[in-house]
Amino acid sequence: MISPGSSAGSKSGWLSRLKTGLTKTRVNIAGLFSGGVVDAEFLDELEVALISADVGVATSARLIDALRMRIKLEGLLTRDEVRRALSDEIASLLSPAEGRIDFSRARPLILMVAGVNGAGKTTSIGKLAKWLSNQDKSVLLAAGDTFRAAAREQLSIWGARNGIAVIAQSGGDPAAVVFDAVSAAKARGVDVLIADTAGRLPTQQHLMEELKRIKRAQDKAMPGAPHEIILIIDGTNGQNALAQVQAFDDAVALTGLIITKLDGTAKGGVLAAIVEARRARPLPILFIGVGEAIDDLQPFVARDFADALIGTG
Ligand SMILES: Nc1nc2c(ncn2[C@@H]2O[C@H](COP(=O)(O)OP(=O)(O)OP(=O)(O)O)[C@@H](O)[C@H]2O)c(=O)[nH]1
Ligand SMILES: [Mg+2]
Repeated sequence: MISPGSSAGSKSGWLSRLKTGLTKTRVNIAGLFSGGVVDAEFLDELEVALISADVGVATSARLIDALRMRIKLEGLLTRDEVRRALSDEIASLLSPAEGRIDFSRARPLILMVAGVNGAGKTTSIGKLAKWLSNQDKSVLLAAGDTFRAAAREQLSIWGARNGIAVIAQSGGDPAAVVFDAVSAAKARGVDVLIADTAGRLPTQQHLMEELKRIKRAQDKAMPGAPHEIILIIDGTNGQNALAQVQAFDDAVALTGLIITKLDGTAKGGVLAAIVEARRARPLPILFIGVGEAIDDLQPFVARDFADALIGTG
């Protein structure tokens, strides 16, 4: 467990955890850059390495095409120059997805969190509450996962760690819990309310309907709420994440993403695949999760991520 104020909070701390987490990818990709000529075979190997890092077939092909062009136009000769060019390409691919929540939009600002089972919703909420406290925002949490007592308990622990209140009911209807929580957030004059929800698969139609109901309940308590609907994606889910984004967006119209577990066995390239899939209508990646501790949530920065992925940082 890393305590607040430790090196986990510093840039080098979380970046090194991100880099270690993406090691599997880095070994694959970085290995290709250790000497040798820049020829067609090298570019083919690079394309395969990108695909196996979850970047996706179409996106990998596009990146390699862009590289081929730059090699020609800029006369890149060494693999190291190509590595830097690739990192630049990935950074510019990802940068439209750099997004920040506008907290001045409403008070209280209501955030609803959704995602498949075990994606890291509750943990991310706990970390986000800490991040918001650091920005001098007052926060309230809503235990909208009423399926299991343990879920309520888990959110309460995060509330206690952050010294903030949690609105919960034993059992009952998640829509009623979030309705009460939005009303409480208004009455207490807090800056931000974050509502947790139970994990659900996009194929569980009744649970997706329930999510819509939870959303509507917030609008009843405060017209316009929730202001942010954030999908939590487990970075180790690979290409399956694309289907999750699509399904949750269809159901509740997402406003942003948090990608978790990038410190683990995640291959990281899935961020490029998601951003590419949403090129026409970019969906901001608000934060990335790089560990289980309270400070392990960082705003997404395309440049840093590309460097960590390709090994140029
Ligand atoms: N390594 C690592 N583990 C994480 C991260 N985020 C969450 N976890 C772990 O993932 C597991 C599931 O996290 P939860 O926050 O309970 O996930 P959830 O989406 O709320 O799960 P359900 O409510 O059961 O659907 C826990 O063991 C967390 O500690 C992360 O960024 N890195
Ligand atoms: Mg949970």
